[in-house]
Amino acid sequence: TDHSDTERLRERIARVLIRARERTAGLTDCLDEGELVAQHSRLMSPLVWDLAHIGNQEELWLVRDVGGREPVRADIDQLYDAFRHPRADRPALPLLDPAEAREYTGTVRAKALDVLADSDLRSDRLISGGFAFGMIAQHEQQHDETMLATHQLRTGAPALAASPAPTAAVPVSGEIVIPAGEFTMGTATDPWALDNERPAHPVRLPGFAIDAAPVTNAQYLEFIADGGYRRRELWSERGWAHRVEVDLNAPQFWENDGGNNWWRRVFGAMTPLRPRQPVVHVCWFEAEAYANWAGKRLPTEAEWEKAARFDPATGRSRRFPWGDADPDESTANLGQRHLEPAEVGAYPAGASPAGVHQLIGDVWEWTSSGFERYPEFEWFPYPEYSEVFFGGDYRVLRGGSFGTDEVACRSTFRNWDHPIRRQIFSGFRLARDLRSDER
Ligand code: AVJ
Ligand code: FE
Repeated sequence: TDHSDTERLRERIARVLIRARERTAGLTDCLDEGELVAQHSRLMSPLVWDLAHIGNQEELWLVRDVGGREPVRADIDQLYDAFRHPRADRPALPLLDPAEAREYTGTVRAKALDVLADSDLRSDRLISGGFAFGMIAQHEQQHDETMLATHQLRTGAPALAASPAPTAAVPVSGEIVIPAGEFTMGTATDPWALDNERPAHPVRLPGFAIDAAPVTNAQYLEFIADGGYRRRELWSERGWAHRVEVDLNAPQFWENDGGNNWWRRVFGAMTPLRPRQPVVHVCWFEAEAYANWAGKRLPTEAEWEKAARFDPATGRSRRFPWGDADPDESTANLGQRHLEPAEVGAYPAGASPAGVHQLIGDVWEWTSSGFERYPEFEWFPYPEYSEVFFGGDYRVLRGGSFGTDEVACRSTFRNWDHPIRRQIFSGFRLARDLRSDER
């Protein structure tokens, strides 16, 4: 019945909000006050800024907009407005201290749950299907992933722990051919999809080949050994200028002991490089140079989505490569269950019908595409989420990483960043056009 559907949705929203808050607490309660207010990298906010910003967005959207309630702290809105203060400037702001930030987010959350209890979850577009609540849960989880990246950047004793990611269960290598034809890109039906994933629209692609798995550390090492970082011809003009300027020689957090032994600093612990894991912490320009070295290219965003969704048996676009069911431990490495990508071949149950593996989870995958609006895009509920970024110096990343929660991950989900960024959990896979004898 209608009534019990609404109650089930209400319970699901509460669960998803609580899960996000448990993660936020786990990322902040493990550090002392000094570490929470410190800036661990100029690319990142102090963790205490993320914490209060999560609460402030929840206050703006759930407490004031959806609930129509009185402000909790209207005086601090401007401190936590991401457009007003660049990340590098945030430590100097008169921010709430960690205890105040925790109290503030807790007060806002209690009011938000009260609004949820009062809401019919149908009345208008902002709350129909629980959209505003889902948007806020995704927002908190996105900041949790950003805070996880801050943890990776900080120095000092490890503060986080998790079990190792799974090893290969099946061998996976080579390429998969996706035949020419139309598919549906974007979504009209996913109630919590964000504005930039809409509307659903037909896209016709020529046939292409896409790698069955992301590029691994072992493969990336071959590129390094073959002079990949020294050979100017492999790099674009901008890529080479950036390589020289910041002296790129290997993925971020890799260390070499002088011989051929590579190590990776993973959340404060030095670990031997695991050859079969996807490479992580590379920027778009490194991915581009690797693709040139391999004689291939990055997939376009549309190619990636077709590989991740198109079901050749029905012609329909699925929510995930394996079908419409939510991710679980057998299909994808998501949700900070592990603090590293899983080996290629670790998730046979998560493969697409065509046999493409690990599109969801492990590492965000750079595509060749800039961040652009879909045809007939309409911003919702505010232009600052996506619209203001269209046409900027960004590349789209797809698929989510080991640090992405499932509420903020689906085959239509679009992430974007500057092509020089690599503190995010970014890797890539390759694609190519079909030769005439393959078409
Ligand atoms: C979509 C991940 C690029 O972190 O800047 C968070 C998400 N938007 N708060 C970001 C977001 C507003 C956004 N990304
Ligand atoms: Fe934000």
